[in-house]
Amino acid sequence: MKLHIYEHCPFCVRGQMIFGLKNIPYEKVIIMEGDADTPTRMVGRKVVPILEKDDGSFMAESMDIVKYVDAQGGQLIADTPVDADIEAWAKAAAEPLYKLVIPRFTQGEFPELATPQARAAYLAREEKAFGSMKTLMNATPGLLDEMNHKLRELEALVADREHIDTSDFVLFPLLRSLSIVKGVEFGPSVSGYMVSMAVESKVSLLADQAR
Ligand SMILES: N[C@@H](CCC(=O)N[C@@H](CS)C(=O)NCC(=O)O)C(=O)O
Repeated sequence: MKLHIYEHCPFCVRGQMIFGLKNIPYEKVIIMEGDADTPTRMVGRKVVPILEKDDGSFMAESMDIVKYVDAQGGQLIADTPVDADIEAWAKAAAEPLYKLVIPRFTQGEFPELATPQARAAYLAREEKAFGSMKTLMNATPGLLDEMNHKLRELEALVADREHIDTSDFVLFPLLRSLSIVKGVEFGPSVSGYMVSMAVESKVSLLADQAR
């Protein structure tokens, strides 16, 4: 199977996680930012991730992809509902998290941004959704305070987690995204969780390009 992705995209992390966790081989294919034709030809709209199945058909929607790959063999991982506390945390953390992450994504080293045209297309897409990236970067100190407060709340939730399940497909992609932000204070339970999920799912963190 092939998974068509952007490396920065948290929804694409979900698809990579299920392949990694289940040790199912797959080919990762990068779609360039600004390339609307490729995804539209596959699923009728500009979106990633897209799974290309072995029969040549295509599937969009990250959680549908997770469930499809999960069902290919071995014990099911993503067959439980998302934990209500994790879901509530993710919802409450989303605003400061994305406001910190998105401007750094636009400056990041990702293969889908490897040409000036692709980076410009991505910048335009995010500025349309979030406004000026410069304004967001300037808001970093207040957003970091808010985010670090939310991360202190997350410590207890993560410390309680015993096995990998559907909730991890919500939580890990957010924390992996946040690893691109310098000055974020991950507590011991959250740091341990991030490192072990990165290893088990074979999706690397972004700390080497934190800014
Ligand atoms: N509900 C979709 C959301 C996927 C999504 O929003 N992907 C973003 C990339 S992070 C996207 O494709 N945006 C449209 C674009 O690239 O123009 C899923 O879970 O797969």
